[in-house]
Amino acid sequence: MKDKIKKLSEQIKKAKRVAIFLHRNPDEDSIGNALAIQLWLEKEGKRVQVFSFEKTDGQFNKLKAFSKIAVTSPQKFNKLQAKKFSHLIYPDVASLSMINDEFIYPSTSCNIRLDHHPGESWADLEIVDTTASSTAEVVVEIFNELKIEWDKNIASLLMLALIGDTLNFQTPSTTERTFKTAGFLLSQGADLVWANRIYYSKLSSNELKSYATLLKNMEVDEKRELVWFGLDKSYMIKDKPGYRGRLIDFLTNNVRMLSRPERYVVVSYFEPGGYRVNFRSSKKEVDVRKWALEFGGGGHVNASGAMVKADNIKQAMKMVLDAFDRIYG
Ligand SMILES: [Mn+2]
Repeated sequence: MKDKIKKLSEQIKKAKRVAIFLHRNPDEDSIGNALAIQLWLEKEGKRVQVFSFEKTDGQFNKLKAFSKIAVTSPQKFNKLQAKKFSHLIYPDVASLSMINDEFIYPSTSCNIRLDHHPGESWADLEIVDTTASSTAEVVVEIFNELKIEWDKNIASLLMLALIGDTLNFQTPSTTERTFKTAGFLLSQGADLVWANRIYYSKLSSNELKSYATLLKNMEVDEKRELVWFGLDKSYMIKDKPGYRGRLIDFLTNNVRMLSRPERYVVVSYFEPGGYRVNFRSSKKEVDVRKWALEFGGGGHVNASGAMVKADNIKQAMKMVLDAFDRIYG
């Protein structure tokens, strides 16, 4: 790790212009890290631009630097922008498909991945720690090794990222190191109240009402010890930026209140012939990543995602349950 951080430091010294990428459906760990890294690099005198290939709004509008994020298409970026950047940083990005399928790897620049997801390596320089609860935990370690000049804003953004990925220190991936990281960030002035407000206060009243009615779609599968939701196209019509992500969070966080079971899956319409599947478990021993891998997806042991090709929700659900029986049956 130290060797790689040294390499990162050498690369940053050389860097002229740096691009930082958000992943698909950007969450707190994506946006918090991207904006914190931007603040650090700007202090180092670098020109930095954060890019997103999809519109993001809702809770993140409250972030000061949010409006400066460039929303563009991968085609435009490949054609017009890619050459301008000597270095590209991908925080929390396990694979390029997590950015966008149309994005072309800019092989003439230095591509740097900072992450905590397991999986194949793909970038020029990778600092990945799969034992970390979040990419924020990795970035705090990097920043400390580099002895950066901390400030309240950097610390608060990383606190937001840490809270987001650990569901406020509740996921099984939360460790002593996670709490130490949080303690350190507080010592650097992180605003915990601010971070919690951004994390929790993400829904409009209409959104909360419509999400709450979707809880009625919950199916409890006693035999498989599984709770699932199947959401067809009619439920996904309000596909505003971030809608799906907030909905998945709402459903999976609420079913955590059930006394049992401890496995949850949400299958939701994504595009004609394609359904998005989100797998969750609330126990360390219950690995849902291998379930996602059946469909070429990925993620963490307790939170993974995949796409399935199906013509309707019934077919998609059947494929997901058949895969379940193959793996756990
Ligand atoms: Mn993450």
